[in-house]
Amino acid sequence: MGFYLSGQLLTEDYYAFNKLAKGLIGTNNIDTNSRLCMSSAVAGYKATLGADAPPACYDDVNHAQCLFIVGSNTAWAHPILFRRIEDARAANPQLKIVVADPRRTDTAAMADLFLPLLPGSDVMLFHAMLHVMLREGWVDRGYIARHTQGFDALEALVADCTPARAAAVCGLPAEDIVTAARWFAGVDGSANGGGAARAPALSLYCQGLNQSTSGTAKNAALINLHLATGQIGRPGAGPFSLTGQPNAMGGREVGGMANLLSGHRDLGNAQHRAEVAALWGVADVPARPGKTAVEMFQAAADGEIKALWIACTNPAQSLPDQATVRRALERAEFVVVQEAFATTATAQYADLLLPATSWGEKTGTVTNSERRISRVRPAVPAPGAARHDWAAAVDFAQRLQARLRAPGSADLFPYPLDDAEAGAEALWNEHRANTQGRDLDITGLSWPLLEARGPQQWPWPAGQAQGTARLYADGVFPTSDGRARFAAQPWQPVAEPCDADYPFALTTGRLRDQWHGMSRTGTLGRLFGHAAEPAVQLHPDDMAALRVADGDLVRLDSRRGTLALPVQPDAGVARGQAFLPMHWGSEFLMGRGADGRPLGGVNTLTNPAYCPGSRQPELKHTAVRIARAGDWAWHLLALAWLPQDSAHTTRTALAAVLAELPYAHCVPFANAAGRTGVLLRGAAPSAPTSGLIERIEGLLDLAGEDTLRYADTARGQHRAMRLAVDPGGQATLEALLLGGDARAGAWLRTLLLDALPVQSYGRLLLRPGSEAPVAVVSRGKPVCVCLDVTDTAIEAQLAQCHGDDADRLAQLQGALRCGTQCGSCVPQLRRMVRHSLSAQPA
Ligand SMILES: Nc1nc2c(c(=O)[nH]1)N[C@H]1C(S)=C(S)[C@@H](COP(=O)(O)OP(=O)(O)OC[C@H]3O[C@@H](n4cnc5c(=O)[nH]c(N)nc54)[C@H](O)[C@@H]3O)O[C@H]1N2
Ligand SMILES: Nc1nc2c(c(=O)[nH]1)N[C@H]1C(S)=C(S)[C@@H](COP(=O)(O)OP(=O)(O)OC[C@H]3O[C@@H](n4cnc5c(=O)[nH]c(N)nc54)[C@H](O)[C@@H]3O)O[C@H]1N2
Ligand SMILES: [Mo]
Repeated sequence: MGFYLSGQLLTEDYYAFNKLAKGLIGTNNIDTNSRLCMSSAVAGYKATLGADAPPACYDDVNHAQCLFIVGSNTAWAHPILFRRIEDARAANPQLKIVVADPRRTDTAAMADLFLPLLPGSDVMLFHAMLHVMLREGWVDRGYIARHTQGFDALEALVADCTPARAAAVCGLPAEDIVTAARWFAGVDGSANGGGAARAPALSLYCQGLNQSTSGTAKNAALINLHLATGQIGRPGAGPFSLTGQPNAMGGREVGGMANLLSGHRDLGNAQHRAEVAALWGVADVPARPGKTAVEMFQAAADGEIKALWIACTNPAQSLPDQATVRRALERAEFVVVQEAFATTATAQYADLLLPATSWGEKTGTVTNSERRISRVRPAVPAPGAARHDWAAAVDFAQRLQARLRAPGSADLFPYPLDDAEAGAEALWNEHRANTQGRDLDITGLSWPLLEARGPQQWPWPAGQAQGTARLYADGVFPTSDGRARFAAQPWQPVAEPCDADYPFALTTGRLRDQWHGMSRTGTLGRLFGHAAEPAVQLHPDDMAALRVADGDLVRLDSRRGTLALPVQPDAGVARGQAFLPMHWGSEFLMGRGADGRPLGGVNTLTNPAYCPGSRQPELKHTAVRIARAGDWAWHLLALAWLPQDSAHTTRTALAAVLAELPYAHCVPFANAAGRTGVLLRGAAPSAPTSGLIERIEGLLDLAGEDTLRYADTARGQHRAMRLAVDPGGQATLEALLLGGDARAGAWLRTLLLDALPVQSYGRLLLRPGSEAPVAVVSRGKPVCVCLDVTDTAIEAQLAQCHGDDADRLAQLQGALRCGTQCGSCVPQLRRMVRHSLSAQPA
C-alpha cells in the first residue's frame, strides 16, 4: 500500500501518518506532493551544507546588497515576501536585483539585471559565474580553506565553463554573466574584497531550480557560489530556498517522505532507524526505501501497489503524466481520499472519501521558509462530519493496533481523539522529543511558549533563551567534520530536449490569483478577473509564424497527450517557448491522452522524468508541438449567470458533458456584486449530433419557453439566449449559447458580464458573426481584484496624473486605491504608469 500526503497538512497530521506507515504498518511507501515541490531543495542542502535547513531568514532581505532571484516568480508566488523586497529596494537604492528566469515575469520587471536563460541551463550559469569569480580572484580562499571540502574538484569542473561557453548553453550575453558574478561576489570589480568588506548577497529560489531532472545539481551549484564567496552565515547573505506550500517545512521535519525519518533523519541510515525505533518503542522501522510520488503511482498503475491513501493533495491534477496517474487510480483496489472539498478530480476515484477539516478549522503548527514555527488555531468549527487529518489517521491506527498488538506491548497512538487541542499538542510534543540533539532541535520550545511569544525559529534547544535567526555564523556545518561540501556536478540538458517533432519548450507555473488545482480559489469567480480562461502564452513572433492571432485555438501535443487552448501573445515568453498556468486541471480543461482517451488539465502533457538525486519530476520542461487548430471548424461559446447554491454542481455536471468534445474548457466568473456564472468554450470538427447542445442548454436553463433561438442546422449554426427584463423594460442577458461560428462572442460576453441593456440590439444578438455595435464598451479587465479596479478606470485616471513615475503611482493609488490591499497588482500598476504620459499639472 502507499500513502500520498501533502505539504499542506499540519506538522501533527504529518507526524501521525508517518508513524502509522513506518511505525505500525511497516511500510516506507509514504511520500508527499513535496516531492513535486521541495525535494530538490532538500537534496541540495543536504549534499552541500549537511542538513536540510535554509540558513537565512526574511530579515536578510533588508541587509542584502544583492538579491539573486532564480527560478521564482516571487511577485506572484510569494507576494508577502515581494512586498518586503519592494520595501528593501525603496530603503536602499543601491540594492542590486538579478533575476534569472526564462520568462520576463513581474518579478523580472523589478530586476537591475535580467537573465532570460534557456530552460534547464541554470547549472551552466552558476558554474560560469564561479569560473569568473575564480578568474577575477573574487572567491574567498580563506573561507574555502577553513570551512569547506571538495573545492579542487569543482575548480577543475568549472575550468572550461567560460562565460563564452555558458553564453551559448544558456542563451545569455557573456557580459551579463560576468556582471551577475561581480554583484553576487559583492566586490566592486577590482579589489579582492574578502570577509566583512564583501557586500552581502542573498539568493531566493524556487521551482525553476527544483522541478528539474537536474534539480539537485541546480540547488547545489547555487550553494557552491555562496560557499566559494563566504556569502553565508552573515546578515543579508545565504542560499534561501523559498518553500512552496505552507507546511512543506514541517513535513520535512517529521520525515514524512519515502526516504526520510523523523527529526531530519535518513531511512538509509541504520543508526537513524534504530534511534527512531527506540523513540517510538517499536522493534524496528523498515529499511527498504519507499516509493516516491511518481514511482508510487507507476507502481499502482502496474498493479504492485493495491491500496492508496491520499490526503490533502489532488494527484489527478498535479502529478505529471496524467495517463499513468489515472490508470493507477483506476487499477488500485482501494483508494481512500481525505479531502476538504468533494469536487476534486482525485475525489472522483475515491472508494472511500473522508471529509477533512481545512486550515481555518484546524489546530496545530506549521513551519515557514525561515524555519519559523507558527501555531494554527481554528477560526470556525469543523463543518458536518469533517475530522482533523491526524484524527483520521490515529483513529485508524488505534483500531489496527488493537488487532495487531501483542498483549502488554506499548500503545503507539496514545493521543486523545475526543480533545483536538490535547491530541495535537501530544503529537507535537512527541515530535519535539524526536528532534533532541538534531540540527532542528526544538526541545526549548513548547505550545505555551508559542502561545505567549508568538511564532519562533528553530533550532531552539533546551536551555537556549531564544530561537536561531541565521545558521552557520560560526562556519561549522552539520557534517562529520564540520565542513560544508562543494558539489561538482556537470550541467546536463533537460530530459526531453526539443526536436523537429516537438520544437517548443513548454513550461508551467503559477498565476497571481489562483492556488494549485483551485479546489478553493476556483470557487470564487472574482479571482478569475486576472486570468479569466485557460490560455497558452507564446511570443508574438512565434504566433505570427504559426499564423495565429490572439484568442485563436491552438493544439498542444506532447508525447503523452493533447490539449487545445486559446493562444495569447506575451513578449515576456522567449521565442521557441510556451507558458501554461499549472492550475488548470481536468475540472476546467478537457484534453486527450496519446491513446485518444479523455484526460485533461496541464499535466496531460507533462513528463514524469525525475532528478536521480531528489526524484523530483521535471514539471518545468516538456517538449511540445504547437499548431493552429484549424481543422476544428465548429465552435462553442456559452455563458450563464447561475444561482449561487447550484453554481458548483452545475459546473461539475458541465465539465462531464464537455469531456465529449475534442476540446473544451469550463470556468467560473463573477461580478463585483458577487454574482457568479460559468463560461464554456469548445470546438469540434463539425457540429455534434449527440444531443450535447441540448444537454448543455438544459444545465444552463436555456431550454425554456422564454429562450430566444436561432438555428441553421445545415450550416451548423445555433444561437440561444435568455434575457431578464426589469419592470422598467430594460433587458439584460442572463445566459447565451453560440454554436458554429462563435466569433461574435466577445461583445455578447461584455453585454452579459457588464449587465448592459440589450433591447436595442434586437436581431443582431442572434445573427451569427455579427460585429460588435460601437456602443458596446467593456468596463475593462480587473487589475486590482481586491478592490475591483479595471484597466479602463486606471488608464482614465492616469491621464490626469502628473510628475514622475513614483508621483503618478501615488496619485493613482490615492484616487482609486488600487494595489493598496494585498499589493499583488503593484508590478502591473507600475508598468501601466511607466507606459502612460504625464499630464500637465493643473
Ligand atoms: N499565487 C500562488 N502562489 C503560490 C502557489 C500558487 O499555487 N499560487 N503555490 C505555492 C507553491 S506550492 C510553490 S512550490 C511556489 C512556487 O513558486 P515559484 O517557483 O516562484 O513559481 P512558478 O510559477 O512555479 O515557477 C517559477 C518560475 O520558474 C521559471 N522557470 C521555468 N524553467 C526554469 C529554468 O529552467 N530555470 C529557471 N531559473 N527558471 C525557470 C518559470 O518561468 C517561472 O516564472 O508558489 C507558492 N505560491
Ligand atoms: N505542471 C505542473 N504541475 C505541478 C506544479 C507545476 O509547477 N507545474 N507544481 C507542483 C507543486 S510545487 C505542488 S506543491 C503541487 C500541488 O498540488 P496539489 O497538492 O494537488 O495541490 P492542491 O490543489 O493545493 O491540493 C491540495 C488539496 O487538499 C485539499 N485540502 C485543503 N486543505 C485540506 C486539509 O486541511 N486536509 C485535507 N485532507 N485536504 C485539504 C484541497 O481541497 C486540495 O484539493 O503541484 C505540483 N504540480
Ligand atoms: Mo509547491
